[in-house]
This record gives sequence, C-alpha cells and structure tokens, in this order.
Amino acid sequence: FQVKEISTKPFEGQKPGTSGLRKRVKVFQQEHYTENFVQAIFDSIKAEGATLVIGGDGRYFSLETVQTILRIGSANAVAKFIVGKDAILSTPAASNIIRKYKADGGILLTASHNPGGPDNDFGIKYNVSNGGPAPENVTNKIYEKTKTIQKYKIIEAPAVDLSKIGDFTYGPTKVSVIDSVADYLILLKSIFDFPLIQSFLDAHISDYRVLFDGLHGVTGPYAKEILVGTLGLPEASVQNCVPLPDFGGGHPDPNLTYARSLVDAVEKNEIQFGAASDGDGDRNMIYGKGAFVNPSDSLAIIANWAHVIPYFQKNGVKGLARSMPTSKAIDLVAKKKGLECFEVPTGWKFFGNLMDAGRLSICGEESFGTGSDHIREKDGLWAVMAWLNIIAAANAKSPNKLIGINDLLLAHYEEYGRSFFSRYDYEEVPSEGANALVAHINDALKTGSLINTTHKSPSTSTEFTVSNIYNFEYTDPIDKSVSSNQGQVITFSDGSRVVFRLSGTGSQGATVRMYVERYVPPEAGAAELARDAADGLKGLIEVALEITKLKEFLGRDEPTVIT
Ligand code: VG1
Ligand code: CO
Repeated sequence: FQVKEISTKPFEGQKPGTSGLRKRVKVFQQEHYTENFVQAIFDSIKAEGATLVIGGDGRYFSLETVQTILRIGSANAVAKFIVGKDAILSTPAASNIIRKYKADGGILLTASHNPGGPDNDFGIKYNVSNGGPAPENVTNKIYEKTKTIQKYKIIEAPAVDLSKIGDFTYGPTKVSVIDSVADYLILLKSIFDFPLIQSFLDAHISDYRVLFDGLHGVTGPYAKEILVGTLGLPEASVQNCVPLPDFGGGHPDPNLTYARSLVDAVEKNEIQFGAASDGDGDRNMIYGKGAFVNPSDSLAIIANWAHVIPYFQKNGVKGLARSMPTSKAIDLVAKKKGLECFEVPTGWKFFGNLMDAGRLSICGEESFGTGSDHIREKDGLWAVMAWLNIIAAANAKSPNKLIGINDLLLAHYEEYGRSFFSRYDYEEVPSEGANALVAHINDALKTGSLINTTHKSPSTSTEFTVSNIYNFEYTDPIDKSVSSNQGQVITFSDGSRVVFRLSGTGSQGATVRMYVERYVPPEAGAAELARDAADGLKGLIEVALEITKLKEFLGRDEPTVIT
C-alpha cells in the first residue's frame, strides 16, 4: 500500500456544534469536504497507533464515509478500527464499545434526530476515550485545523465489506467488524432487573401492553432484541424497526410532533406503555394512552426510583444533574435525598467530567435525553428499560391495583410539587431575526429596563414580575473550563423562568428555542397538579412572548414544535 498526499483548501464553517458537525448531505459530498474534516480529526488527536470505533445511525452517506475514514485513518497510522456491522452502532452502543474495548476514541456518523437522505442531513461527531462527546477544547482544536488544512493523507485499498462480521487487515491497519447489538444487550442486562420486568409483563400480557417505535432509526434492531428476543413480547410490540438510510422520509425525533406514528398507534390501540427513540438512539419519549411523560419529569422520577434498579443498588447514586433549560424537578429530588445536583450547559459533553470524577450518576436534558454513568452518552433504550423497571417494581408492591404511567406522575407531583414545563421551537428562521431577538434581550439585560416590571397575561389575567435577566455561564467544577453565552434566562418573582437559546444542531438558518417553567407546590392539590401543561403555562408564555417581541423578530406566529 502507498500513502498519497492530496492537496486541498480549507472549507468555511466546519465548526462542530452542540453534537458534532452537521450539514446537508450535499455539503459533505463536495470534493474534499468530508476528507478535510476527517483529516482534521486525525490532526487533533494522537492517531498513530490508536484504536478507534466507527459507528452511526446508518443514514444516507454513512457507508461511503466509513470507507473514507478507513482510507485516511490507515494513512495516518491508526492501528485498529472497530466498526459496527453495516456501519451501524447507536450512539449509546458506540459509547459502550469505546469504554468496553478501551479504545482511544470513536467517530460517529449521525445527525441524530435530523432527517436523512440525499437532500437532508449528515453528520460526523468525535468521541473521546471515556466514550463521551469530545469536550470543547478538542472540538475547537478540530475546527482550528479545518481552517488551515492544506493536505490530507489517504491510502488506496479495496473497500472493506462491512456486511460481514470478522477481523480484516486494511493496509497497515486492523479492522474488526462487530455485531451492532450484542455488547449493548449485555450492558443493559447488567443494569436492570430483567426477571422482575419479565414477570410483570408476563402477568399483564393483556392489560399492560408495550409498543416501541424505532422511527426507522438505528434503535430498531436493539429494541427488537431486547423486547421481543429477550423479554419475549409479541412482534407487534415494535414498529418501524428497520433502519432506513432516509428514515422512511420521516423526522426521527421522538416528540409529540414528529413521533405521530407512535402517538397515533398508542391512542388507537389503547397501549399502556409506548416509547420511541431518535435516529441515533440516544433520545427517548415515554408515552402511554393519555399519558405523556415530560422529559424533565422523567429524569426526576428515574432519580427518585433509582433504588429499584440493580445498577444503582450496587453502585449507589453519586449525584444528579440537568442541563440548564431542563426543569428543576430533579433539583427537588436531589435536595430530599441529600445529593449534589449540577446545572450544566446544553449538550451531553458537559456531564462527562462529573461522571469521570465520580460525582454524577443520573442526568438528563429536557430534549428527551436521559442517561447515567453506565456510558457517556444519553441513552434512549436505557430510559425505556428504566421506566419498565420502575413500573414493574411499583406494581410488585401493589397487587390489587395496576399502577401506570399517570399514577407515577401524580404520585411524584404530590410528593415534590410539579414544574410545569414546555419548549417552543422556532425552526429554520432567518438568522437576522434570531440575532435581533438575542440582541433585544441582551439590551434589556444591560440596561435593566425590564427588572421589576409587571406584565399581565391577557387571557388568564395572571401577573408576572421580572426579577432578573442573565446569560448562563458555566465553569466546569473539575477542569475549571468556562463556557459562556449558554442561553438567556429571565426569572420572575414567583420563581417561574423563561430561557432563550439558539440551537447548535441545525443545518439551515437558525432555530430559536424558548423554554418555560412554572412551579406549583404539592399543597396546590391534585386537580391543580394534574392540569394540562399547556394550560398551566398559558399566562407565562403570553408574557414571555410579549416582553421579548419574539413574534415580531422571528416573523412567526406559531412555533414549529411544542413539547
Ligand atoms: C439539541 C438539544 C440538546 C441535545 C442536542 C443533541 O441541541 O437541545 O439538549 O443535547 O440537541 O442531541 P440544540 O443545540 O439544537 O438545542 V442529539 O440526540 O441530536 O445528539
Ligand atoms: Co440523538
């Protein structure tokens, strides 16, 4: 084999966002574009002699990109690649493989929940040796390299057949093609009480039915192996579980808007426990008949019930954490249990240091991401199994009444109070409008013009008084690195808050996210606690939209997605 050096020129904008570099497929298909970014990764790490994992959600352009990585990696003297069969490894499965086989890092080919196919999105994300997304010092280094790159190294060798499991040699490099599911299944079995879940599901085969929707993303084969293969549920318990390069034309994002296929089937067939995951398998939505679990509540409930999960029985719960816009429901659980609770910026990479330092066990984000220190990514199927484990444990103590999702939610609210939470997404708005909105809020922040002003909601007549406005900044408690401008927060005198952020995962225009939260204590009573979230937040949302003039700046009357 021979190493060739190819001259190239930098491309603008190869800056990894919240979770890797995400662009339209057509952008990645430009001559040298993908090669440049891959070489920039190898220039930023110690590639020589390294063992690296390659996986992804199987989206369009993945197979070609794996071969590109093998060719460039081999030319850069990578010792070994561990690749998921057919280029498939869910994001959590890849994180597990990196840790289990002590690899130096991994390259994940995914744009997560963004649609796929020739006219949609592709993405490349680098993970480090703890199995988590590269921290900002690494992604900044990669970005710097992309700005000055003049050449990349490549070898000529026939493509590796990724459809066959086994060990191959590729130039000077070893390539091991592995089963995508096996190691992940072993992992989950070591975490959850499978016998308890099994006996509950067996006993309730007709009155507690389960439906998992893979949205044609990567989790299909994993969910099938766990739910059908291991727990013995009927085939009808899974749907859309064949991964497709374009996700069947859908938007593989588990929320009430994009996971309609799950919501409709659950409602129509009166399914007690439904769940879905996103394209790369790190997100989850728990949705039963008439029962939607808000991700912020999901996190708090899993933490509150951690004692029924064998992994936490064995390892204890070291600490809890949430991303800044996630509701403070988890903080209340931490307080009651005497645990440390951290507030980090959006993006899973911020949890890794805390976990590595032994200070964090369970964490999550409002964006349907929940997970623990069993790996260093959020984990969709882990959350599904956590819920099944909790439901099974709750029912083991309740022989006469079947406990379902809504019972757990209400019991939690009655114990801790409820943080009504909602997120409005304004997707792909003009960047000028989004920037003007940010500038407008910054202006209010600088001049203090909104502080102590009172605003009345036109429809509910509730009044909200602004108490503070700030830009969220985070200092990592472990390595002391500082991340600034992580979202604008407006707090109100009743403890409510509204957060504004620009998304870092979009590939076109700008996406503005508005997060609203209002806390109601347990004393408010069951009726108030069980209210519809949209209803409980109506007044606050009206006031937030009014004081920020959001509709004017964005030229949008309604958000594209409401969670
Ligand atoms: C979004 C979510 C964030 C999540 C990120 C990656 O980021 O808000 O919570 O960590 O996606 O998730 P942003 O910058 O668009 O708000 V995934 O499942 O796309 O890897
Ligand atoms: Co994802």
